[in-house]
Amino acid sequence: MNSTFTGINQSRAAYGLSYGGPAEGVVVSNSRFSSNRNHGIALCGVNGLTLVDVTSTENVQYGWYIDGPVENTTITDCSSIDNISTGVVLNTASCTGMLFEYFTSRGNGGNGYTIINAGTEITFKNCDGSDNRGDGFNVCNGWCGVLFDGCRADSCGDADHAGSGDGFTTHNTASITMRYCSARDNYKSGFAGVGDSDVRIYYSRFSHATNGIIGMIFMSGTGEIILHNNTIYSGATNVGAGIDVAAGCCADIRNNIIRGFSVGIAVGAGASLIEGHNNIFLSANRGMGFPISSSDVSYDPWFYNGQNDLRIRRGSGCVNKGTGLGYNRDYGNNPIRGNPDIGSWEVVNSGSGIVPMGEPYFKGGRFGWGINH
Ligand SMILES: [Ca+2]
Repeated sequence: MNSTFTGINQSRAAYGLSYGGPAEGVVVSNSRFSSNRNHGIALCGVNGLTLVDVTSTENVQYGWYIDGPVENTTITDCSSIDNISTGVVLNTASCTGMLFEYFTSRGNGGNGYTIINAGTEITFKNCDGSDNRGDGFNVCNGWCGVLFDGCRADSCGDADHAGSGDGFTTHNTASITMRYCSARDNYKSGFAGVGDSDVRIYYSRFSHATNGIIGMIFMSGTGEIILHNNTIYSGATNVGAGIDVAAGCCADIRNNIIRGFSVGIAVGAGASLIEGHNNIFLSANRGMGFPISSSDVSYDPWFYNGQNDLRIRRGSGCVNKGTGLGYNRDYGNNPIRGNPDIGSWEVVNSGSGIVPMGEPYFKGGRFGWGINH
C-alpha cells in the first residue's frame, strides 16, 4: 500500500493515533495529537511506517508508546512534549531498521525516553531528552546495541523525584555507545550505569553548574566502561566525584578532562583499570582507589566560557597531550590533528582560516553548530 496521511489533528479521544500491522509505504506527516485520554500515539507491530513532523502533546499517559516488533519504521523531526507520563516508551524486543532522528522529548512528567524489553540495535541521532521530570534517556531490561549519536539531555529530574534525574542511564546488562552527546545540569548524574551494563562513551561532554547528587559519571555492578576524550565539568570546586566506578567493573579511562570535583576519578579496589592521559584539575583528590598514571596532568584546561563553552583555547596545555585511540573527529566535528587533545574538543587552528565550530545548539527543531546563534 502507498498512502500519505497529512494534517491530522486529533484531541480528546481515547488515543490520538493508534496503528498496528503492515504499513509499507504509509506516511504520516504534519500531524498533531494532543490532550487525548491515553497515549497520544500508540504503534503496535508496525512494519514500514514513516512519520515526519508529528507531535504528541499534553496527553494523559505517554506521548508515544511503541509496542511489539517494529520494523523499518523511521521517525524524523517529531516530538513529544508536556505529556503527563513519559515522552517515549519503546517496549519492544525487536525493532529492525528503526531510527529516531531529530526527535524532541521535553517537559514530560516521566522520562524523556524509556527503552525496555531486551531489544537489540537501535540508533537515536540528534535527539533531545531535556527538561523531563525523570531521566532524559533510560535504557533498561537488557537492551543491547543502543547508539546515542549527538543526543542531549539537560536539566532533568528534581528533588521531589530523587529516584531519577540522570541525563542518560542504563540498567540490567544493557549495552550502549554514546558519542558526541551532552548532559548538563541534571539532578543526579550525567551518565549512570546500573546493573552490569557495558558502556562506551567518547567525545561527549558532561557538566553541572554546581554538582549533581551522585558522580557525574557513575558505574556500579560488574560491567565494562570505556571513557575516552570526554569533558567532565563542575562549575564548583571540590564537590562530589567526576567519575565513580565500582570495584567489579572493568574500566578504560583515558584522554578526559575532569574539572572541579572532590575526587576526580574514584575506582573501587580491585577493579580492572586502564587509566592515563587525563587532565584532572581543581580536585582535592585526583584519584581514589588506585595510583594515578604518570601520564596524567593537572592544569587549567583554559575553556572558552566554563560550561557554556567547553572548547579549549589554542594555548591550552591539553593540546596534543592525549594518546592515540583511533578516533577521527571531535565533539564539534573537527578532525583530530597530531596527537589527540585531551577532552572532547580538538583545538582548531583559526589562523588557517578554519572557523571554530563552537557548541551544538537547537534552533527550529534542528541541531546545529556554532558560536553565534
Ligand atoms: Ca591535536
